[in-house]
Amino acid sequence: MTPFNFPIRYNAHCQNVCQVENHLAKLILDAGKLPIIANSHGCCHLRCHNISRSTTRNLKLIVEAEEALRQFIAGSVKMNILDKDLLETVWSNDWTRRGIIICIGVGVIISLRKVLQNRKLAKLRAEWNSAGKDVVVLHQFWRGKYCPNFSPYVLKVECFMRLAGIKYITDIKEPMGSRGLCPWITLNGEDIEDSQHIVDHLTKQFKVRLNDHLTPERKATLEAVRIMLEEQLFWILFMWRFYHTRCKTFWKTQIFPTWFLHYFFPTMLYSHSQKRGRAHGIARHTLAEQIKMTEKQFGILNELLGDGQYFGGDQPCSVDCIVFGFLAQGMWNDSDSHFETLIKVTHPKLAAYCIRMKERIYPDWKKLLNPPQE
Ligand SMILES: N[C@@H](CCC(=O)N[C@@H](CS)C(=O)NCC(=O)O)C(=O)O
Repeated sequence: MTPFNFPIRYNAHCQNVCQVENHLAKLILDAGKLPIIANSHGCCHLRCHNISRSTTRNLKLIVEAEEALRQFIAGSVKMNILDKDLLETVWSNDWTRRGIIICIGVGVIISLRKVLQNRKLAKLRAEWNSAGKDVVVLHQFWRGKYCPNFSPYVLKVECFMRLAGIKYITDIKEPMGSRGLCPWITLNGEDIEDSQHIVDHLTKQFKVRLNDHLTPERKATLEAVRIMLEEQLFWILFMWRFYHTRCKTFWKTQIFPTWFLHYFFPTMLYSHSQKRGRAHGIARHTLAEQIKMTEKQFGILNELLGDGQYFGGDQPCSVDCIVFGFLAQGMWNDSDSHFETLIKVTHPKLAAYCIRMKERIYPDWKKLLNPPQE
């Protein structure tokens, strides 16, 4: 609590300072209006300046003080005296002073960071805009050791662009878009976020016909599969990677771009993933229940693929991109997981599908890995 310096100075002499203070304190408490703070003993924290020891003018002092106090209470004492005094009071408190200095420091650091970020972004934008007309800049996470990306959504967009023959370059400096999600793209100076919005936008812009051969029923079924994977399997994978295994497998498959991420990513993601999982609802299921859900989903994928080459039949369609994006995680990234077992052991057709997609879409797979392989 901030001690209050009563803004009136006394030249009077007083032997019993306490008596004066208590009297004033009582008056102030009676008034009940002033910003006076009671100390731990229940009386007022009041500081009277320049009171020295002498009994002679004790009474006069109290009378003067009372009068001053009444004027003060009635608002007849100029506010600037009070303001100045309050400021002095606030500043004279060590902790308040430290707090103010820290707040100013933090404010300066945040503003400086913002300025630097904006400068960096302006530079990057110039770089992205120089990619050329109709060349997509795919903003994505760093490449992985065994799979080009740990994000199913990044693989989805990249596969789609490769299948559709759309020119693109990648950027790993700014993986998160303004919505805080990866991937996002910049095309002809425009930013587009969310993998499905990206696919829809590119389909329209470049008149992509990957789904033209599908019947309306098949299209509808595949759309439902996409939603199943993106809205449920994603969260099961997310919880397994970052919560249930505490990033152990994930950590082994990545070369983090900064030492900070290298050391702190698992810790940061652990509690974060639990909170996010609970908000979504998936974390309210036990791991065993989540595994059962995965089994069901992989069973559905296996049934739908049947003896076909791709989910689109003889040709991959746009939903093949997201199915591959997810299956590739179990196939190459999440070793010793139920995802891996379900693909490689329970449904080997899905494993063969992954290899087929990889060979068709990523002839340069090994070169894309980090570090690149021969
Ligand atoms: N609906 C989005 C989902 C993308 C997404 O969840 N990306 C993850 C990485 S795989 C992400 O950026 N997560 C960051 C976060 O949720 O804070 C899409 O389809 O692009």
